[in-house]
Amino acid sequence: MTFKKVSVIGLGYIGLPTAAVLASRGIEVVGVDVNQSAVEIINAGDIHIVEPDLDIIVRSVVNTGNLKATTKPESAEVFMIAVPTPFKNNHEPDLSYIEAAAKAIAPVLEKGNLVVLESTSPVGATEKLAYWLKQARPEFSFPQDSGDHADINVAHCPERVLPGYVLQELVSNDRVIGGLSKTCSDKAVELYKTFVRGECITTNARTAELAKLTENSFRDVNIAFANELSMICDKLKINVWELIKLANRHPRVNVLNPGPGVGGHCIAVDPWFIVHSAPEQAKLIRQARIVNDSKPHYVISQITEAADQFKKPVIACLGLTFKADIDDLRESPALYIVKELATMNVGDIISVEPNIDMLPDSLQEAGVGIDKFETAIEKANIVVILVDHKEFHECDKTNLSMKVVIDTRGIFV
Ligand code: SAJ
Repeated sequence: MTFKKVSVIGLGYIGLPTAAVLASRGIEVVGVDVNQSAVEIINAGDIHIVEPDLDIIVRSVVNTGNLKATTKPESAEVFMIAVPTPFKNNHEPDLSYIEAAAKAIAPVLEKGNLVVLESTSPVGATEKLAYWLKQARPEFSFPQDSGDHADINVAHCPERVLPGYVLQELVSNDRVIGGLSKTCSDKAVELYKTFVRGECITTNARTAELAKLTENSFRDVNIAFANELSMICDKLKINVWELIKLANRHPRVNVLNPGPGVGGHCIAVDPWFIVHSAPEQAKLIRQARIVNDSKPHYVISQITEAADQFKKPVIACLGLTFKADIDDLRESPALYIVKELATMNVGDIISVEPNIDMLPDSLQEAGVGIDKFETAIEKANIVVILVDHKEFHECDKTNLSMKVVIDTRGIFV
């Protein structure tokens, strides 16, 4: 094995599983995070995020000593950067976490090191990373100037794993690797081959950046199409779920599912990176964002219209997370809808969320209750399905016949 010591910068939803999988291959892995409490939790063999089976593998690699976490970077052969890339208010990509990571590792860089950017990034971010590193360590040569003969190699290899399936997909997915030179790509392939069973395909950094953004934008556009269809179907009194099922019987049609909007920190964010870099050209990609962002408001108006029929409406909202069978509330359209309803004083709001123990403060303060499925249904006049958790698929639906049901996920159709 060529690589003996790898450092992973950012121990979140991508960095921690990557660090743990690398460590499980016998590589010494140093995970770096600015969050002291996350570092302590990991060093105790525990995890601070929810992902199936991650706790088992982290415990095991911490016990064998192959993974340790720290807040202070130290020297290594490879640095993998897996930090957030959110956007600012005007949808401009915020690269400040990448810049901070570059500044943090620069003092410990050594000749021959490979730096890989895993964070989903706008086109040009890998070149910027190399530029920040060069600024901090001008005595080294970098691939933007010295190509294959650079002292430090830099590549982009975007993460592509699906939350909930991270450990499987880290190993089985193909990887797109874009080096700033051929040597950068070759070295990165060597690194990923230590744990990836899928293919490692090389290209340049800018193409790799846009490839990742394209994947998430493709999904966003497809979901926007489904969401638009759902609103067209409401107008024409057609069941959108049946419609999509029928259309998808065509061998070359695969429409995704409508929902209450698109959440999470990937699909709802990454298309804006394309729009920001090519605003004149990215008309369809922007429009898809607008359609998906408008869907929660459409659902809210469906609910308020239904609530108008009752003197004191009780509304049961099923699901709060951004998608099914996870505990992640970040950028959740379901959470947004429930919050809005509460502030609009539409009625009594009861939420049901089998994947969390306590409601977030914002909902508690707004007077939203939390209950078990059966009790919430019993009390409610209106039942809104916001997330298709497996518990809701499995529940007894007989009590629903007397209620007004707004099913944004099509689980009761
Ligand atoms: N959604 C729908 N209808 C669908 C599918 C999803 O409304 O048919 C909604 C979900 O409910 C959720 C949102 O879209 O609110 C996003 O969920 P998701 O499962 O589509 O995607 P993420 O954000 O969990 O993960 C995506 C994945 N990208 C693709 O499948 C192309 C994952 O592989 C990426 O690694 C991840 O983004 C990322 O980190 O970029």
